[in-house]
Amino acid sequence: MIAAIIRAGVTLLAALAFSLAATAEQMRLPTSPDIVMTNPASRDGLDLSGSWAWSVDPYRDGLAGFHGSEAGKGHRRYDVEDVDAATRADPAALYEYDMRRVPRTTLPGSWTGHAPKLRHYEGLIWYSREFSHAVTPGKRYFIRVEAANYLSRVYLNGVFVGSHEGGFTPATYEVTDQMKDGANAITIGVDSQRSPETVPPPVTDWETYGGITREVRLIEVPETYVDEAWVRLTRDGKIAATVQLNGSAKARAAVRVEVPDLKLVLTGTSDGGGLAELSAKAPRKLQKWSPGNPKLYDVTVIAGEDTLAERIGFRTVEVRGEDILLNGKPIYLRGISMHEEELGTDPVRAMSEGAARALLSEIKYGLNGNFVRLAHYPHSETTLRLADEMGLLVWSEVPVYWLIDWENAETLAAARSMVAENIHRDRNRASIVLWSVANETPVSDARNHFLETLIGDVRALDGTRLVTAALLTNQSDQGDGAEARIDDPLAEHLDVMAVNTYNGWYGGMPLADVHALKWPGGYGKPMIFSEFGAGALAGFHEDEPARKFTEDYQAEYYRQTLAMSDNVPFLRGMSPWILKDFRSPRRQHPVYQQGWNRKGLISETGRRKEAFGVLAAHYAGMKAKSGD
Ligand code: GCB
Repeated sequence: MIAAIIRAGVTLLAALAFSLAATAEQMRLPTSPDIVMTNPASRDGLDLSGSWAWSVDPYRDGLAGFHGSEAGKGHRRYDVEDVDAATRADPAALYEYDMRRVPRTTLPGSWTGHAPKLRHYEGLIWYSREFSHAVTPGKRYFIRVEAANYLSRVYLNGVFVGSHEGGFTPATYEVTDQMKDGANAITIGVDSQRSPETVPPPVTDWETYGGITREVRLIEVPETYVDEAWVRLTRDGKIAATVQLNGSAKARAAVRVEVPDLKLVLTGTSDGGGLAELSAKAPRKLQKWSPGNPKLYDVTVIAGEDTLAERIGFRTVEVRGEDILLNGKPIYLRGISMHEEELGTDPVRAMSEGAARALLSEIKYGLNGNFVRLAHYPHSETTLRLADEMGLLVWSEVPVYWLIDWENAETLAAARSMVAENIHRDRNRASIVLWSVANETPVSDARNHFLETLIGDVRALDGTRLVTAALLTNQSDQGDGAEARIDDPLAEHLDVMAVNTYNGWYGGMPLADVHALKWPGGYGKPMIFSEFGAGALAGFHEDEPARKFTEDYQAEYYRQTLAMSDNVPFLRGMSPWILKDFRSPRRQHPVYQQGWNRKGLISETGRRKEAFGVLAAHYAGMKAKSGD
């Protein structure tokens, strides 16, 4: 009895602590990365892509001694040491690594490409290289890591300069004090280990792809520079610019934003914190960006000695009733989902512009699409810039996937940083219309609080786009056929509801019945099918009745599901699962899968399956009607 009372008391206290934490959490402003560094590729400096030494460290010997103390000399991979010379000079010296005599690889690219034995490795790998750069007095220097999965630590010339959690958003470290004129050595330790507390957690339906998967750059800027510039068209017809300066002269500085093709100049002065908000009525001759006319303008942001160049499209997106409006007109999203994984038999998640163009071209010109869901994490800036250029609307999301540790404050903090880093990096991209905060997460109070916090952050950081999340549905048989319903309380917080639906593949519904599934409305907002799909091994055909994994079954699945979608009155788009077969360690059928999720409409090498034609024809019909 007493134990029960104590337990009840503890639960009450825990609940109280939780609700206090919840209030504090919700009141706090969204986290912002210390440094944004808009359009890093346009900056002076050095692209550090290329040859790097790599060394595996599964027991993290380079970080800690055998009793947990700080790693000693002879173990620290980041020390700038010529180990061979040191041991020759001192025969008693003991080193248990030598970064000068390990294999080398070409970065960016996951370590799955360094050696076959690393395919399922989860742990720490050290990378190092040297580079030469002339230091200009008065300039500032930064190391920018576009993506390192999952936790990374950066050292320049043996000095720790910072760490970053999250495999899909960038980190920028100031190294002005560590840079040497001439030769420099950089070391990055990348640890792919995930836990129930990380985002995403260990169990997903895609390959982990540990390592440095996007560019590493040295960036050189004036002492006071334009760290961030967000330039957009507002729903009330203005071109607005938010400019953040960084440096000793950031306060009360003159800021100028020019769009030469529009003869538009915005001017203003930064506040004490270096922030300037400028705006003016959009010129009449502005051509609005759309999939049919993906017009981009050169934009220049000038402050003091610094000039930042951007290329930006101007458009508006909003929801009215059950419609999604692009530039004030209703639009249907003819999409497909895709992972960040290039075509080929052995992808390493190195999304070059050519690799991204190959995939996006299949969507735009092959499928007649106007929309892509970039699943299940922020994709590379290269892909987003290409979507801007080619005219594809984009769904962008953070890896809050399946079962997250909803009650863990650090997990929430990590997810909030990912949201902030993603939005700060990409809010100039006209292509992005939807920010998604989660995928298929089970309803609970803790989960609702977690996701509502993320939604609040998105709205605070960017009120110009729509918020969504991929939800699960409930199904019931109402006598005259099956009905699907969204019973998720999160739906009321979203602008656009999104659901993943797999009838005819998962669950018991016979394929022949899928077309008749009903979706009663009444939510007063638009819905999109963020996923539906079926697996097929390219080239595998069988006569009727076709079984799962044949191309025939997948094609019929698409016919059935598309017929069903025609009868959903509040459906405003779809991004079926998925463009290309992708690596997934969960998928181990020895004949059909072999480590690949086969729901692609094209195989891993780009061979189109029958269902590709079914969706392409469906979209061609819609495109002909809508004219975009
Ligand atoms: C889903 C997940 C996606 C999976 C897919 C599947 O609902 O969101 O990540 O890969 O199903 O193939 O089962």
